[in-house]
Amino acid sequence: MDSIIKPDLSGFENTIRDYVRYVLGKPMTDATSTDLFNGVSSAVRKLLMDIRIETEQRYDRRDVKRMHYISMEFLTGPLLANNLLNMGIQEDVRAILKNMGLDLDILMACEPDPSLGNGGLGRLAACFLDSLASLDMPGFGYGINYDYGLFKQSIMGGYQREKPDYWPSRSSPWLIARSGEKCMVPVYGRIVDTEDIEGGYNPMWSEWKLVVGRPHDIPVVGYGGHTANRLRLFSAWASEDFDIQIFNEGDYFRAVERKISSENISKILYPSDSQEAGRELRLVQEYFLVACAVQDIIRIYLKQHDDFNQFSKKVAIQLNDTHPALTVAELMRSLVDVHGLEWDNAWDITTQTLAYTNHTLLPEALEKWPLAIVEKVIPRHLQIIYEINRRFLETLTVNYPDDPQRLHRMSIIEEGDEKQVRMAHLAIVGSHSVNGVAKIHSHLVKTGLVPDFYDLWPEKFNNKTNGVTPRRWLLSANPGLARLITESIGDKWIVDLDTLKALESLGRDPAFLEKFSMIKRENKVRLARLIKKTAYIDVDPDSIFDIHAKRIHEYKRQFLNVMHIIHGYFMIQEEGVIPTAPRTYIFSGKAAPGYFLAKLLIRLIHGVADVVNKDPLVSQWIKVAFIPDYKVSLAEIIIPGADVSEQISTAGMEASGTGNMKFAINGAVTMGTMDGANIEIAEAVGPDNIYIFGHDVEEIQAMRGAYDPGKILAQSPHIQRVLNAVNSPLFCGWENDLFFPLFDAVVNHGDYYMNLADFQSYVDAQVRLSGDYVDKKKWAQMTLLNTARTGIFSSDRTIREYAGEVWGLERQI
Ligand code: GPQ
Repeated sequence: MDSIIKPDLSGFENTIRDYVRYVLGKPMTDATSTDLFNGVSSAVRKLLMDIRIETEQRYDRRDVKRMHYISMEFLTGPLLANNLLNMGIQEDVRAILKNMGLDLDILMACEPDPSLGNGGLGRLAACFLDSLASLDMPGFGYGINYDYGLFKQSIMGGYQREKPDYWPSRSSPWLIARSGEKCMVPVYGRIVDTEDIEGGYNPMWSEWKLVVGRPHDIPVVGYGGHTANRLRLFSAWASEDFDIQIFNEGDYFRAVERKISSENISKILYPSDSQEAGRELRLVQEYFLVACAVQDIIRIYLKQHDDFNQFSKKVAIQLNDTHPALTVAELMRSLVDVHGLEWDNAWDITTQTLAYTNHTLLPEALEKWPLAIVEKVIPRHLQIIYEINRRFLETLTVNYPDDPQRLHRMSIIEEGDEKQVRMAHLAIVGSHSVNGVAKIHSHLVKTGLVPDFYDLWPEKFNNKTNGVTPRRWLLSANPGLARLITESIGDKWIVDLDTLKALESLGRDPAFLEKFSMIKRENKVRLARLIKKTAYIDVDPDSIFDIHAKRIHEYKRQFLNVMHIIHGYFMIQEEGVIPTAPRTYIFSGKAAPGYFLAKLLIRLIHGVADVVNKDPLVSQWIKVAFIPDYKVSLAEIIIPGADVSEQISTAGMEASGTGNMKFAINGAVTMGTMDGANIEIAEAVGPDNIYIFGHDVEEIQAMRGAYDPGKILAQSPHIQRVLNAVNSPLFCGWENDLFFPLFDAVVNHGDYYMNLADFQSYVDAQVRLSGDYVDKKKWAQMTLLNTARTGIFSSDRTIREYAGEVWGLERQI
């Protein structure tokens, strides 16, 4: 890493003053904190633009290979703090503002969270952009500029309420409209000529309507301030030309209506995480993104090239799950229909350019689109998909001449009552690389999800274990720890997280351990304040902060955690068994608005919290708090304040997890199953510095089929007591039988997520943990080793692997 290039700040104060006076039209004395936040941000943006322009000229001059990351979600979080830190000017700006009588922290708190993502998948995309820029690599994001990001969650009477979260993109200081680079996207219509598309004729996709994609760019500056890439987000606009035609026909209302319906495309982010959305508008969104991105990528390529011979040498495209899998068909359409390439040539280019990342094995999240919807929305693409499939099946017949069943299984089109396009198959066939996001997950992709494809193309499959950016998740979120680390081992860790290893030996220095523990204590105090402010609960920073923060989903097993809390309640209440250490159980996370059991679970957490927190005896040992509206800015406060990180999914179900990495880097000890990246965390920190419990993937697989939760229930009075309580009025008061569905799913419907199978081993591990916690020195050493040994979970490492093994991307310093 070259040293930080600090931008010139001599005009900084004036830019803020000019903004308030000439853009907002106010005297400084009338400026609100939000006005001043915008003023500071626009001064920062000015600096960013200089870096951005220089970066682009550097790339152009060298005609570099560029990587484009296409994703329906980018969960960036607030950007001011991050941009200041990455440019190395946070302290200078703080001083300038102080001179002006302003407080940077107050202004930063005015920034809304752009919540253009659901959870892990979208946040990973944001970490990757940070790493690409910090590694000085030409990597860009393509996404949708939703008007409404993920809903805002509030809690009323223990129930989740959803409110729309309007993201004021038009007034965001970070978003730059690029009206000159609009993309025209045809959609709907029909095919009028059905001749063989190989025949070199011009396929007749007619009566389509035109939607305009208007790009908006967010500059992404890397650490050190050498490189600024961009995230390009498209808003949908109705084409004016097309509307005017209807307008001229005299149907004013129809013209306006059409405009409104086109603009719906970028109106809202679908809020289901790891769950197929299945609606026509979602398919239109996916296509809209892909069509805009492909057009833009080709436009940029053709600025420096006259033909497509160099395309796959100059362009790499990464598909973030199957949501953008239509890129396969759209790139083919563009190359063949628009640019006149031969099919075979176009196909080589397409497969050499595209790569696909799988993020889930959950069957309910695997996208399949009914042919009827695909035909309605993008009839030409369906034709192309048929042709891709025809040729694919032809090669299969050669490879597996006597195996029609296999052809059935592998076809891109699923036969059945309702024929569907299997998006994962389309993505795999159209890509040269297919990867999972943790070792175990990639293994399961090959052996369980698509073994037929692995058999056919073993060389396509690879693993890229996820990572998180240390800039946001340590340097920015945990300034106390960041400072201590830098004082002790220097600041190289910011760009080379493996150097945290040097902290290991400091574990023998009591003075250092003391400082390390004090920082955790301060972070817990900060978190306790947040809990008081948002959940109105007093918690004790000297209790164990045991945190389960992520989307609410059955497979993530917040229910198992609640079972353990109820068990602890009874142990104190009925058996007088006092835990070794007091604990605060902290939950945070949103449930998809249509996910009944997940929402009920939120209500149960509140019901249990009510009983436990009010019990004079139990509340001395157990407190339960739910922090509403989990989002990046809250995660930055929650994660550094954790003692324990709950990562307790049923083995085989969490593809990787990234929260697990953020907690460990910040010194929390993981309570986890052998699932996703937990396995690699265990490997990294060593068995003495993590609590692993429950059945592993092989054991879960072996149990399926024969699993009988009733048998476990019959043999365990403890589980009976817990589940009976769930199903009793204890936690739901007058709302009779409120939690029966949760009880029912476990007791009468097979306990699909195997909560009962792992319960005892979970309780045992928690008892061990409490015992270890009270040994202050031992605990401090454990947490230190978690920080020291988790450097490999930097997204810089992940990006280096993708760059070297998948994208062929180089540093451009
Ligand atoms: N993930 Cl398919 C999401 O957040 N949303 C999705 O729609 C899908 C996956 C997550 C996955 O559950 C986590 O295990 C991963 O760590 C994360 O993607 C990033 O790979």
